[in-house]
Amino acid sequence: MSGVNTLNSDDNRTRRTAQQPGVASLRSMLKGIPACRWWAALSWAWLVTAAIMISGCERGGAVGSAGSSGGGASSGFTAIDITGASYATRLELPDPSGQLRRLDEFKGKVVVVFFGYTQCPDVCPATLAELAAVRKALGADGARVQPVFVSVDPPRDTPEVLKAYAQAFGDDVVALRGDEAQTKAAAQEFKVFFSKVPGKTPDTYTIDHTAGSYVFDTQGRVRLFMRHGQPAAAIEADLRRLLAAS
Ligand SMILES: [Cu+2]
Repeated sequence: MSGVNTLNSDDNRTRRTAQQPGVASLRSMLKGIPACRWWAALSWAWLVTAAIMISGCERGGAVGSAGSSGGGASSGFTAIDITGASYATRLELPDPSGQLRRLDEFKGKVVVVFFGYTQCPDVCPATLAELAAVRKALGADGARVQPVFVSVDPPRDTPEVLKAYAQAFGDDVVALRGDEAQTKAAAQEFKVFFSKVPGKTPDTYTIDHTAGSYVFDTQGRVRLFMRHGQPAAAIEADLRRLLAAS
């Protein structure tokens, strides 16, 4: 095996049905667990309880068909090493100003691509805030890490909303927003799952979506899939490693 992992979309998603009490404390409980897999919860009594309490188990982990321990000792990364993957290779979507952006333009930087939506109650803001903190911790090298946020909710993530949201996590965070077909195509290319969960009113839906991030090296090659919940120190170490290799 080349060490290339195939992400299983069924094992690579998060579900949020509403803002629930106790989510933060549960997240800290879940920290360190590579993935909160709903079937695993069947056998883990305490996870069943957790799943009921948050009414939406984080399914943020991706399982590879090979080496699913997540990179680890073999690759030196904490994230899943997907170097050489045939997916997540292209991304071309408009930014809020309508300008078409492509991954190639970020060559020389380590790019972190995350799919989400601005009304996400926790996974999206937590991921973007953590990445902002990691960039800060990287010091001058932080500017060589480029966050790219792809909306899976173009109807509500209007260009204005999306722009303001992205800027809250850094002036240079790139937010992308396609139409429905473009969004679907991009998600498919990245093996990203997203699905609307109806709310009380037509406008208050939430969206289940893949909670991990894709990391590209300075040459623009996809290298890692970082699961939601990877500790900040491990994210920093992985990014440092990619930055140093350039
Ligand atoms: Cu989210």
